[in-house]
Amino acid sequence: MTSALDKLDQLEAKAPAKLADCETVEQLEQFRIEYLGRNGKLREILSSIGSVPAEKRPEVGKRANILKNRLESSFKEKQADVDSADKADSQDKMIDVTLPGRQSPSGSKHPINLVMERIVEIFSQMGFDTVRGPEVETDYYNFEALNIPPGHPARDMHDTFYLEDGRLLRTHTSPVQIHVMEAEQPPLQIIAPGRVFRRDADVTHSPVFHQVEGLWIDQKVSFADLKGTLELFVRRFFGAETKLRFRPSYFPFTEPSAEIDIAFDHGDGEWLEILGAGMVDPEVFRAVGYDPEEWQGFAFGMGVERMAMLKYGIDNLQLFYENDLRFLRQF
Ligand code: 2U9
Repeated sequence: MTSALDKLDQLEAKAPAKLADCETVEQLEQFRIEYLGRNGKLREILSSIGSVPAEKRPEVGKRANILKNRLESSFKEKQADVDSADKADSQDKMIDVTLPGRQSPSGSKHPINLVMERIVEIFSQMGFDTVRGPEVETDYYNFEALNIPPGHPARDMHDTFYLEDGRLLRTHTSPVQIHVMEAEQPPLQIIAPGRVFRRDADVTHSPVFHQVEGLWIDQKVSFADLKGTLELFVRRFFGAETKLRFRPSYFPFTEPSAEIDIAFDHGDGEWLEILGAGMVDPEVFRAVGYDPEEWQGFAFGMGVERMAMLKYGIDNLQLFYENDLRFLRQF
């Protein structure tokens, strides 16, 4: 059995180091119970002092008391250290509700969508309703009903993506107008914005791009209405000083047809093609069961990427599809 004297030797050697190692409130309490508590090691020595030879008792008693005092005062110092560290730590974790909130980053609309929305907004102010339709279409809605029969040379203009079942990805938004004409009786005043697909891919052509097309049908809608409507649109979109020029053209679904060029007042005088348009061909009216003797109308179409490039002075189509935030954040 270890003698009280040996235990005292061990305690004097170990206890101060043990106390120095304590870092948390819990470790300190553990130390207090083990060494200074009612059933602790110091008390154990003092209560077994009766088994120490009489001549050694005063020495053991004295040393035990000195150790007890030393440990108690170091314990108090250590407790103060640990308490203040603990307090600082919990202050670090405290939430300061008076601080301003963190800004969470928010995205922005893609320039193509912004431009498409602006185009739609201008036409809706003129009384056009917005309609949308499927991106997968049948040959009938994309070509046939628009006076583009099989073998028609205009089909070469539309390099088409075909699905295995014979359906296709629409090459323009015109099938949307055919669906509306089938479902509703004139008069009609609609615009069809959306994604279209063509087997074109080079620096100036993307296989996926966006169009806005319009259609206005009534008993008396003339080429003069077409000119007035598009002139108003162009001046709203590009500015009141924009110059317009109508050039004769050809589309299977309109007759007569025109292409519209614009020139900026501040520009170098060059004409830029921005719109196609024309009076709806009587064949298109017949396909949907409208009487071409009773109804007339005009239609137009524009590429949204091209409108966006001209409006913002962007010279590279690819920028719209690269998702480079340095580009996208500018809109
Ligand atoms: C119906 C009848 C007629 C829509 C039209 C154009 C002229 C046109 C091009 C502009 C640039 C397509 O994106 S682009 O390559 N569009 O020039 N589109 S008339 O005519 C229609 C549409 C629907 C029922």
